[in-house]
Amino acid sequence: MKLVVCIVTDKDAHNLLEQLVKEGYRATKLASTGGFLKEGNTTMLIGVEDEQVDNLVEIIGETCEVRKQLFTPISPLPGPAEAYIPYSVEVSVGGAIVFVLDVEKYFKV
Ligand code: 2BA
Repeated sequence: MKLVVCIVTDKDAHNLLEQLVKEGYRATKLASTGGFLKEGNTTMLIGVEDEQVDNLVEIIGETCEVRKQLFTPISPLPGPAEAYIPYSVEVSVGGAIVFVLDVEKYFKV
């Protein structure tokens, strides 16, 4: 058995969850925050049999879009004055980050 941990944008989370339930997967949706953009995203925990992993990754890939997003870090100006220059950097977020972990034991008690 595997635990698939999948991080997606909030915009794709609803559709992905709908699709997973429709296809018979069991999933848990957690609210999470990206360390770089410090914006909300969604983490899904999905427990599956080994042979379901490929199909699951395919569904995730088809459902989650790659999006361009502007990120504006603020860098300090050199010199004694406390001044900062904002500048924008484009980053590409998603479709999805997927980790597949081995499950040692699974109980429902
Ligand atoms: P964030 O950490 O907010 O990252 C958002 C996007 O910013 C990333 O998209 C990537 O394009 C860019 N980015 C992140 N760290 C960067 C850095 N140090 N330098 C330059 N650009 C950087 P994705 O790669 O699609 O990641 C989307 C979200 O998935 C991330 O949000 C984070 O919450 C999670 N994630 C990605 N890789 C991860 C990893 N190795 N471990 C844990 N979480 C991860």
